[in-house]
Parts: sequence; C-alpha cells; structure tokens
Amino acid sequence: MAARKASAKAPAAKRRAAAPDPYAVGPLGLFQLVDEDGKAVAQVPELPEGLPERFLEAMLFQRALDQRMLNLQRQGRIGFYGTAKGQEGATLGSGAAFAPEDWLFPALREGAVALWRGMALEHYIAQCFGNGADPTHGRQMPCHYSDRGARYVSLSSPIATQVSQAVGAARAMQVRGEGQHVAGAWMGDGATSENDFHAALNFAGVWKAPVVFVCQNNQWAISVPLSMQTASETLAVKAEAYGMPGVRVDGNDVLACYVAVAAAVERARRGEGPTFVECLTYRLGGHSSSDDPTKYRDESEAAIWEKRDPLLRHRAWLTAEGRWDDAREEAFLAESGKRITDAIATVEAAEPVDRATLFTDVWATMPALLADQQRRLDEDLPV
Ligand SMILES: Cc1ncc(C[n+]2csc(CCOP(=O)(O)OP(=O)(O)O)c2C)c(N)n1
Ligand SMILES: [Mg+2]
Repeated sequence: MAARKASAKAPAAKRRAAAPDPYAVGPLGLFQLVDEDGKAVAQVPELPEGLPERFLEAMLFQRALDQRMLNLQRQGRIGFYGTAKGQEGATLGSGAAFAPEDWLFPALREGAVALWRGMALEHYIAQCFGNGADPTHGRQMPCHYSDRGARYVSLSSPIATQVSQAVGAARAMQVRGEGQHVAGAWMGDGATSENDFHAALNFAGVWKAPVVFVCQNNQWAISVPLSMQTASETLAVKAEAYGMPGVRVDGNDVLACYVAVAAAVERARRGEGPTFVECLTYRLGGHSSSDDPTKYRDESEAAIWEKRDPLLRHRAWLTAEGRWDDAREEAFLAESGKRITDAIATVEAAEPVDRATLFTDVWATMPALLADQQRRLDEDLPV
C-alpha cells in the first residue's frame, strides 16, 4: 500500500511522521494512526476511495442495529443478543481487510463483518428471531450468523474452536493450491487461554498456513479481567512462541486496524504464513443480554473507555479532513433507522420455521431411517 508522501513544502502543522509499519511496531508496541482526539499521529496511507467514510457509516449502523436488537431482546421478541459496542473499529477495520474470496471464522461480535460482505440485513435479523425467514432454519442461538455468499462461517459457541476451524480451512486451501485465498479467525482475549487457540496457532505456524488471527482484546471475558487471563505482557507476544509475527494495534483506531490486518492478509496471500493481530479495545456494554457488568467491574473504567470510543475518534478525524459533517450523519442515521425498522417488520411477520426442515440439510439423499421418522411424525402430529 503506497503511503502518501508528505510534501517537503507542507506547513509544519501538517507535517507528520512517516507511516509506521505495523510489523516494525511489533507485539509490544501499539500501532496507531489516529489518536483519541481524532488527530493523525502518523501518515495515514492512501486508502481505497471512500473507505474511511464507509467505515464511519458501518460503525454508526452497527451501533444503531445493536441497540435495536438489544431492545428486541429486552421486549422478549428475541432470546439473546451480544452487542459490539465499543468494538466497532476493531471489528470493521479488521473485517474490511479481507477479500470476498477469503473465508472468515468469526467469534461473537463480528456480525457487522457479515453485513459488510453483503449478507442481507433481513437475514441478520431473522437469524436472531430464528423463524421461517432465517436461512439457517432457527437451528442456532441468536448471533450465530452464517452466509455462504459472504464466506462467513457461523461462530461456534465453544470458545476458540473457530480458531482451529480457520486453520483447517487455510490448510485445505494451501493443499489444494488455492493458498492465494486466506482464512480469517477472530477471537476474544478469553479465547487465548483455550487449548484450541494453542493447537491452532501451533499448526498454523508449522504449516505456514494462509491465515490471519484477529484477537479482539476487549479486556474482559465475561467477568474475568485480562489480568487474570494471562501473565504475558501483551497477547500479541504469544505469537512469537508459534513462529509467527505478533502485531498489537489500537483497536479503537479503525484505520490502524485496517492497515495492520491488510498487511497480514497480504503477507498470508504471498505464502509467507500466518500473523496474529491483537486489537486492544474495550467492551462498553455487557458481555451479552444475559450479563450485567456493574456486578463485577468498576464503572469508572468503562467511563475512561467511553472517551476512547472508536466512533468519536473516527468522526473527529473525518470531520477534520473535511470529509464528514453533521448533516450527512443525520441523514445517514435517519435512513439507517428506517432500514432497520422495515427489516424487523418484514422478518417478524414471517411464519415459524417449516417443520420439514428438521429433516433437511444433512443428507443429499435422506436415509430410510430418517424418512421413516418423518413419516411417523407427520402421521402422529399432522401439521
Ligand atoms: C469452551 C467454553 N467455555 C466457556 C464458555 C462460556 N463463555 C461464553 S463467552 C465467554 C467469554 C469469552 O471471552 P472472550 O474470549 O474474551 O470474548 P468476548 O466475549 O470478550 O468478546 C465464556 C467463558 C464457552 N462458550 N465455551
Ligand atoms: Mg474479551
């Protein structure tokens, strides 16, 4: 990615340090492009046209969608929901760095990435209702979105199992000679204590598999703080033990997340192997709709991170660049709110899941035993 060269004649205030290399910053330093006040602290590299604006729109949209989905849960209309509040920068910055042909294996909070890659909003919402509008037939807990077109694989509820699945997919692509495609695996800080995490990174390192690990270090695993999760100085440093680079990024700096993960994706695509990227962020909300963080964490901590909100920071930067204003935001939010309202209305009006789907989607040809069970169900309980 070509860095925009600072002109020698630029006024001093405009002159910034050269774009830092995320790999040079390493697993102990923090890669950052824009600080908490929205000021660029380094040369922001040339980005695809319109991408920074799309980042803000997608973050605003996810924040609004999360609130609406949480409201639905509180009203008893869906059973469960996990918001990404505070983590939108790490989520979208990392997610946007992958190509449409790459395969993504998310954790709980990356639904915005599925939308970014083209999953229909109605399918996102229907997955949470688990009704007949849900392409996955209501078979999973809410938030387990999956979309084949977006190459977005459902999260696995058991923490960290998706990390080994991603390495398996990456290895398969490598063996088939399709190593120009990359697998992405997301995980939380808590996942780094699981056996699957260590096995996955170990094999990825040995095979030089085309995979990028993105750890959303939101500093809590439900009620377990990071200090009880690990004695390592950072999470990124763990990568060194598995023979791959570890990079630590300011996870509330969407541009830094994008640039760091894009560098890792390109490296994997070139056949140079995996990278582990730690995005340092904070979960502003509860772990899920079943959680009350005031029971175990000091609200003053959350208050500090409220000021580091990735939306505030990116909006401030875009505004200073002359690329965003209140009128544009108001119009975007009004249109998004309507889109969400309409999609919820459409989805909620759908019929329950068709009972016949209990028997579909596993066998190409239904075995006799299953066919018999279906016949008996239909006889005993006619629809
Ligand atoms: C193997 C396993 N153990 C425990 C749980 C219960 N559980 C669900 S989420 C979670 C915490 C995950 O924390 P982290 O990995 O930091 O992700 P975050 O939710 O903070 O994004 C736990 C313990 C689980 N789903 N799977
Ligand atoms: Mg966590």
